[in-house]
Amino acid sequence: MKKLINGQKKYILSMFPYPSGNLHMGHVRVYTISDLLARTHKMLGYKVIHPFGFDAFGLPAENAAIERGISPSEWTYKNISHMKEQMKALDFDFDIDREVITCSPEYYKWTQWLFLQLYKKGLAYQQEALVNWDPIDQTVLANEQVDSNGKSWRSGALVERKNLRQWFFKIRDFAHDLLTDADTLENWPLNVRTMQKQWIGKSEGAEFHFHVENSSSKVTIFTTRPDTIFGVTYIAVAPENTKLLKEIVPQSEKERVDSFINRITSLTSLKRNEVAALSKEGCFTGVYAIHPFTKEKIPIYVADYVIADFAEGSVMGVPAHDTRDFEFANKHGINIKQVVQSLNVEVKEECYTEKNGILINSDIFDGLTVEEAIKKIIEHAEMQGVGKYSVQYKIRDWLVSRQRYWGAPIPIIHCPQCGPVPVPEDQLPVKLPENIEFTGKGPSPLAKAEDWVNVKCPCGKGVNCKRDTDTMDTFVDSSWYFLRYTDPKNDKEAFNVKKANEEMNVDIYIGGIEHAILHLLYSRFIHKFLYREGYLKTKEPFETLLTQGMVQGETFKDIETNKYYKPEEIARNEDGTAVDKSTGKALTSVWEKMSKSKYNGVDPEAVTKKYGSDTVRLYILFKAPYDKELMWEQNQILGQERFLQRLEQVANNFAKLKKEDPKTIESDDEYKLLKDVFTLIEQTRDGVSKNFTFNTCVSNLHKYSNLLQENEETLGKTKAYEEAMLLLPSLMAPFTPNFADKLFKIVTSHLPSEHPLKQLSSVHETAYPTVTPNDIKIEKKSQLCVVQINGKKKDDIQIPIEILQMKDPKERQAQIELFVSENCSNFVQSQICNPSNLKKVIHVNQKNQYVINYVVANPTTTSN
Ligand code: ANZ
Repeated sequence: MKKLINGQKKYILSMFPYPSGNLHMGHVRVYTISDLLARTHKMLGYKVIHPFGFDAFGLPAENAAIERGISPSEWTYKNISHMKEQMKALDFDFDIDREVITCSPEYYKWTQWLFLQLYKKGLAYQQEALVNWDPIDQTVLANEQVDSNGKSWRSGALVERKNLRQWFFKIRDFAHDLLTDADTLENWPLNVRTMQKQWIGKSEGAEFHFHVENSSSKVTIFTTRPDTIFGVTYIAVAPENTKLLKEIVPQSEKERVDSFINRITSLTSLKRNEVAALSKEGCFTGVYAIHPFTKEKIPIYVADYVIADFAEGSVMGVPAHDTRDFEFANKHGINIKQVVQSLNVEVKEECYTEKNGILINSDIFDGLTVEEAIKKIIEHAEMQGVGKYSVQYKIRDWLVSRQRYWGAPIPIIHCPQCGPVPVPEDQLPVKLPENIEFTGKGPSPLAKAEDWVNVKCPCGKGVNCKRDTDTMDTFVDSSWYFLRYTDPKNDKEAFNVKKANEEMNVDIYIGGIEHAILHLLYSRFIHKFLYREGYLKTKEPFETLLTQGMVQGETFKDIETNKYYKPEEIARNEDGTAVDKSTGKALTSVWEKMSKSKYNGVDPEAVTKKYGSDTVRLYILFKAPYDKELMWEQNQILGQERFLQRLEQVANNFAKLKKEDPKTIESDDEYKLLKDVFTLIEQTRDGVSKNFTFNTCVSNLHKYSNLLQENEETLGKTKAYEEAMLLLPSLMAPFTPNFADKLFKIVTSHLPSEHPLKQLSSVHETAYPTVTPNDIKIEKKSQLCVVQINGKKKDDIQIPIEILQMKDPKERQAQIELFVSENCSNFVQSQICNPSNLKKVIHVNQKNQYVINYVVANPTTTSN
């Protein structure tokens, strides 16, 4: 019964929280699940790794500094300690000595080390990119600081776009592996794998080169429809494709074209997409390209709908077969040339975008199907040297630099003599300077910290060198924390390779669906990089992924004004519908993600205080399958509370009943009880550890408790009942750790001190029950027989089935009477032994018991 260690590890990880200051129900749900998994696997004998930490860098700490003058570090650590207190009340069993806090220098030293490894391999590079710029506060804004109208959160100014030199990680180099390996993640939800693949976005097609008329320049385009090459009637270049435009736009057209480009690029990205979707703005460059096959002159435009950083940043316009091109051509009076004939649709007014049809107006390719033409045209282009097969990925390189304070500083020094120089690894961490004034205006806080910024160059030669004043995106911190957990205190390395490879991969990763794309993709990328560099042995970090559903609260709102109501502003009609307390106006009830602004949140601390952590945990697990929304209906917690109370009562009854200690299991009913509880145990074990059907596992516990209650009267004193009782606390321990321990103490109270269970100080030291329900064969061997004297029960005994099944009824009854008279109590024997006194014997064969009623003339009154 004592826990055994089977030597295998199980790494169970819940996504670590951002220390906002308060736990919310979403946190409680995710940690309840990981705690159940961790405790279960521990009891099954695994060496469980179940770490916890905080994803502690990020914008809110800096906002608090701007708004309340408290330092980001102080704010963050205060929040962490408050959240840890709240966690304690929920009795989660985390490996506290593995704690990782990403804003501590001991951690971010290694985030900086990781940056340098990427830099050394050419995978971290600098390039200009657009940022959000607040023209009033003269500061860069994060996307979250720009509201839906494109205005700054603080100054209210219309946010502009500005080009800044920023750091990127070359995730595109890993696009192929990230895409193909997504198919190996069999234990991830299909929708997450699909989202990852769509984000990476593979497009297969061809690139073609179009020479520019009267020039040595050429425009290269990428297309997924090489079959439509004869339908090209214009070329469109992205406004930000500066390199190409500089090369091809003649001096005479420059002013006109530049003014168009400036107008488009100054729009916020939101506005830009809106305009591009609606109006398809464009501007003729004044130059023509030469069609690679027909040698026709094709006008070159700058067009707002062309994306600068996808593929070549230029497209071939085929208005007859692409919707965007069709709209653009119509707006700008460009020819439309159909080259694919629909097999069954007449194409006239609209473009025909299906890939199903035959080629027309396409020279030697006429008559081919789209599929055949794609192959043949690529071959032809390759032969002519004007194009080739090409694969493009939509995923952009990861922009990691932020013009913020509360993040890991980028460990680079800019030297006027040597350029960017990595900070030597033995000088890491580059610590954040303290005592900074946060105003939210002007350059980023680090850029203003002059003592910190101005440094000597590591090369020893440079003068006037400056530290990079950007910090890293917090997604960098969380892209490798699961590795740090394997060796959290190592001050020589990010992690010890041997240790990491022993404990990785994460076996079960639990977190919110909101991280389905970026966090998981970035973690996979960093893991793959470290694999490529020989640090890790596996290609993917996370084996099984569980994405838990949202916790929702009931929200009341006035559907006309959209005003949300606080619980105290609501009254109920007789039929239960909600109305405005003061006006009586009917309110609409909807289930929405819990949030402060909707007054539908439930505070985990208060609920735990009221009902106890065990009840809350059971409720959360029971209320919905883990991956579905959980609608918080507080009154239903009582169901779980009552269940625990009832169970405690059953255990107390058992403790009282337990006077003698039966050694063996005898009756079929005992076997049946054991078979039933064994089945429940087996289903619960697999439900938690293999199928993740936590809600049905809780109903198994309910069923188990009901079985005990139902059999209490008949089997309460038997060996089987005792066994069932002794196994239950261990089964419940991962669900309700406190209650299970209490139960354990009650049901073991009668055991002699030398009993193995008495050697354990808590239920958490016991092993998971090992049971084999299929080994219990219930073969009825006997049936209960109630013996009555003149209709009153005087005894009960088991009659062998072989007697009950005898064919001849007379013979059968005689044998039953003989068996009963030999086996019943002395009192009954004395009553029936005198044939003259015995008037009649009545046999009644009922389903579960056999009744024999001896009718006697002079019954004695003394009986047992
Ligand atoms: C000509 C063409 C004809 C296209 C046709 C489509 C249909 P998907 O399909 O989403 O993977 N494209 C290429 N580079 C682009 C850029 N930088 N900005 C905007 N659009 C670009 O995307 C590939 C298609 O998107 C390409 O195929 C191209 O338009 C366009 F009947 O080329 B196509």
